[in-house]
Amino acid sequence: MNQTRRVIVIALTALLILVALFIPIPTNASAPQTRTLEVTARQFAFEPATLDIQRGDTVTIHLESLDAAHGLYIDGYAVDLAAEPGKRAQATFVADKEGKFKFRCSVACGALHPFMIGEMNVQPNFPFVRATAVTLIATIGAVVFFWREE
Ligand SMILES: [Cu+2]
Repeated sequence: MNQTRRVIVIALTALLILVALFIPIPTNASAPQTRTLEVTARQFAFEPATLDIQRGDTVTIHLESLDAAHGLYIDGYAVDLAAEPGKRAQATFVADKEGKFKFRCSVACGALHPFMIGEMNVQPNFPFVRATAVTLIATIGAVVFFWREE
């Protein structure tokens, strides 16, 4: 590879790394954290009905029922809680899967029980994605730079 092309490869790699480092990401993004979420259940809804967490977080859910016995089962996470009125139940898990997961009441609690549904959003861990992108770009840059032409 001639000198000019080497300079271009270095400049391009550096530019892409800078873009990966400074491209704006959602402001609530941060390193994995430990979160405690308070969820109340009553006929026939969860409050809050949407849980936003980040991949890698260690999450503890406290479930409290305000009327009858209710459950909280998260699809795809095999988390299942059951709370009787006045008694709190809790479960801790690591959010190791990204995406949207429905959670639903797992204790038959009345006529509209099947509609007692919420959603847990596990967002990508942006610092992790950023670090991965930088590593990938630097690797590709190095491979191109040191590529020997026959
Ligand atoms: Cu129910």
